[in-house]
Amino acid sequence: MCGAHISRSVRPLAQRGDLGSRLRASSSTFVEPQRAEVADTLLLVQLLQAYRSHGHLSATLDPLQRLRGPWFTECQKWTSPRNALLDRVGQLDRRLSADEKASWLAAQIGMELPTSSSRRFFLGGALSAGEPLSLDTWSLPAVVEHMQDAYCGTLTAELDHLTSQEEQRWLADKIERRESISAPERVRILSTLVHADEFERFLALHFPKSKRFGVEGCEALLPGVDALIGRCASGGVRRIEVGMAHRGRLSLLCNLLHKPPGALFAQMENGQSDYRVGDVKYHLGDTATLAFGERQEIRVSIAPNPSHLEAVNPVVMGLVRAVQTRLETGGRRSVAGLLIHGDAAFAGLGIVAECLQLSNTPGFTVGGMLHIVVNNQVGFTTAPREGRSSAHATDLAKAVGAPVLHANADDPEAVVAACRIAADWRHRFHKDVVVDLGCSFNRHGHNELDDPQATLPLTYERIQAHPRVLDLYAARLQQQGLIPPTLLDSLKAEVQAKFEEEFAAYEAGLYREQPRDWLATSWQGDALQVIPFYCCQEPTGLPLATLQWVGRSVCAAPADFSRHPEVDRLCVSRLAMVEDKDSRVDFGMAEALAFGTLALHRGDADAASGLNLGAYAVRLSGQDVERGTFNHRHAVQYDCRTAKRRVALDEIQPGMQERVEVWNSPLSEAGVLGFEYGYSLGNERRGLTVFEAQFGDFVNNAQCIIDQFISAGEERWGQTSGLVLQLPHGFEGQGPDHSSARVERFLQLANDDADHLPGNSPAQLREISATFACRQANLFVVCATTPAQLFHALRRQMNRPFVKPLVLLTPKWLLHHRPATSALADFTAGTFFNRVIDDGKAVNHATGEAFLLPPEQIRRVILCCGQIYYHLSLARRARRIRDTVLVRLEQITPFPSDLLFKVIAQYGNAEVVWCQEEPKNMGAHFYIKPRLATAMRDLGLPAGMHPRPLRYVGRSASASVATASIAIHRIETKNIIDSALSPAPIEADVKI
Ligand SMILES: Cc1ncc(C[n+]2csc(CCOP(=O)(O)OP(=O)(O)O)c2C)c(N)n1
Repeated sequence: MCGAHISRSVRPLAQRGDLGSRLRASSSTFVEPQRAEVADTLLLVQLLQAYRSHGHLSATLDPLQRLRGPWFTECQKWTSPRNALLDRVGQLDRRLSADEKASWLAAQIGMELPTSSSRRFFLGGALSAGEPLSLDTWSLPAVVEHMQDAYCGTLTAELDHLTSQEEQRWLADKIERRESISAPERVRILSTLVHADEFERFLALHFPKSKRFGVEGCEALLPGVDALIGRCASGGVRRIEVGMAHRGRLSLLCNLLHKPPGALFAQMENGQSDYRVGDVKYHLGDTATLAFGERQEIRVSIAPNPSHLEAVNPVVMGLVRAVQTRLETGGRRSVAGLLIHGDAAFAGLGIVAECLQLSNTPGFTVGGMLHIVVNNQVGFTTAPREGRSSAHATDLAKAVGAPVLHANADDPEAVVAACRIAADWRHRFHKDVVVDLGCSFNRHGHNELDDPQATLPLTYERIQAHPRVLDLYAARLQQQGLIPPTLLDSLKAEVQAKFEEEFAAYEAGLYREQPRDWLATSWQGDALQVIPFYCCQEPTGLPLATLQWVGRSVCAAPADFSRHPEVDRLCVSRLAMVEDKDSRVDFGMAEALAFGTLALHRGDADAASGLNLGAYAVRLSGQDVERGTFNHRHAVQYDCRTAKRRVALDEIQPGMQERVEVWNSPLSEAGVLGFEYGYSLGNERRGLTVFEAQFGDFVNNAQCIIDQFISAGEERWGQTSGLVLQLPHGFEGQGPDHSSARVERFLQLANDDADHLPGNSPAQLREISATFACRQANLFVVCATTPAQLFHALRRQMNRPFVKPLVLLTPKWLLHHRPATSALADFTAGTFFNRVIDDGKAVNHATGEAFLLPPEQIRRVILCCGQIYYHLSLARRARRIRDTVLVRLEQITPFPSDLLFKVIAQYGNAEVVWCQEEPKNMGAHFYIKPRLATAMRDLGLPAGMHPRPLRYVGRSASASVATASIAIHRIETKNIIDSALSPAPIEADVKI
């Protein structure tokens, strides 16, 4: 009976169990026409949903319209039955009359009632469209054409994964009610395309042998970024920090950031320069202030980056967060970050996932990063089917609920629309958003110098024949009568004339390189300042009263705050540490005193003393740092009844101190270390930034950030950072992976010359005078063996006239080891960080008598660093050895040649031993040995004193760091101590 109402073409669909037939079966009491009307309307609503969920899979995003890969076919299978609806209407012939369309569509989707173009459907709030389509009721063809244009054309979006209905509705509305682009805006797009197009042609003509990683095929990136920046500016953003890879970078620098093309031409040949050229042209950054409209100015900086794709992402995020924190007004809204990725890199590299995971966490959010993927569907020579397992290159972003907009880069207006929606999204929801630019090819292959035909023969045949984006767009505007036929030629002539003029200036030598040319202005810090010798021992101690004030404050809690008993006990014991100058302070308290005193504002008395004492914001992050991996910090406390969070260090003196932030991070090293490095840059010396690894080993997950940024950033880009890496280090029988921070890796990165004292080598002197007077040490490595030393090392990081990264090897077992405490007196005014500690003058505290023999009777000097000192000291005391001095190397690099020399020269009759816990091929041994020999040679031993052998004592060379057996560990440690404290069994291999 019901079947009588169904047209023949529809019947098979209904019989397959579509919604209509299911409704029929369950609603015998429904009045038939109403029931059919409802069923048909529901089908239409399902169709709307299908467009919103799966329209992106049918969109025309590939300018070459190549066959889609197997993953797309797969996706379409998974998406039935909703997507089946899309498939059925997808072949709509738009040339049919309105009535023909309506009836064809109704049949395709299985409607029951006869349907013509005059049949209207009430869709209520399910579909809205802007003028002139602001309708209450819709005809079937109008719905389909509207949704087809919205989701299956050259711009589309993925909505299903968004985390709230509000977000889904907002984005659907933006896609379905597309903002129009005005005539002047179109001319701006055209003009930007002319710049992009002419730029690539000009470089190809004049520098055919130089890689430029051109953006040909995705020239629309430029109008897209231009629109994004403009929209951000009108939304109140005043500063954008950009991170991007090689593709299109040169064009962006010259055509959007106004880098003079002549300056780039001077860099194109990579030729001779008076200056040490720190990096290739497509890694360099720049800054410009751009004007949009009358009063909207926005500062845009592109960060320099290494070749390591995506590694700059967390750096830019950290920089953005630091600037946001530093600016007093506008907060997150006024500073934004933009990352421009390649499709292969975005899909493949783990650091992308790490950064996405950071994006919505309290300690790391920047209120939404903007992402653009230049999706040329190739990674060097690798096709997408080999380069990823997901349907879209951008699918990873969906895991964090970031909307993904896809635009065909042959349609610059779609690209502009997508970029504007992205900026609006950030403004509205403060979350990440991704724009995927489907450009599907690099016109000249990966880098213009290799032949892409070998791996993509058919594609490149099609590319040769494919029109340029500029020509397509200009033709479109002309056809629509929006520009006069002569406009394109006049724009081209204007741009060509500008490039020619710049080229003439470059040839005339007007663009001679200066160091500042390759330093991004916002990044240069104090790279060009002259600084004094770096080994000075700046006093960093403070008056007792200040220490006590800070100590008592951090141990106190508000009356209504209920601390956990364990935390309470810790605070009570720490309160006793600041009672008087003889009180003993542990490592945890020393760190708190350092952070707290750095944060305090300077008082008049402090200013008079000439010391740069405080007013530094402090930020500490890493895995479980709030409590501390070793349960020693409890910097963040929770109320037992309410779970309220408080950072005691942030409440020392409200209004009279800078912020102290302590954040547990996601389980990431590369992402978080990169972030904190970026944060330290954005701090611009106004704060101390500390990253702590859970155990030192794990930081090698971030090796790229260490090698490329922390170690080399200053030399490559003049980018200075005072970041501190706290890396728990020490052999305690915990196995191969929780013992070593691999100090040898950092020491290998140190840029000093083992054979010459710093500043003395002729090569170094030449280089220094030619480039940077200050470019001596690139990083510091310190292993503080006492709490007071840790305190001074942290305070010294801010209290000196230059900025360098600091690798701080921190203790584990010593955190709770009573002998590893310092007297509060060692923190007071006049005290400082000791690069070397010689215990030759140690006295018995009880009797005041010297514990060791006078220098001439000393038979052995044991040099060491880190916790092995405590083992040696204990054994020496237990064995009543009085002729052995323990000398701790607290600062390993820059190597304290001057002090060590003096110390060793005192003990002219002693053998010299280097003792370490690490295997011989690890630790500081290889670093110390030649430098000590150089110091002894160049500084001149006193008359009558002869060079002596340096004896190595430590674990033998090994592939793995440490044994997993606690028993073997103990035996090895005992052997090391026995051997160090006994006379030399064998001849050592180097004379010092
Ligand atoms: C971490 C890293 N691995 C490998 C490379 C070598 N490499 C340079 S470009 C490139 C292809 C990148 O493809 P994609 O991300 O799609 O960007 P495109 O060059 O296609 O714009 C590769 C593998 C690199 N630079 N960085």
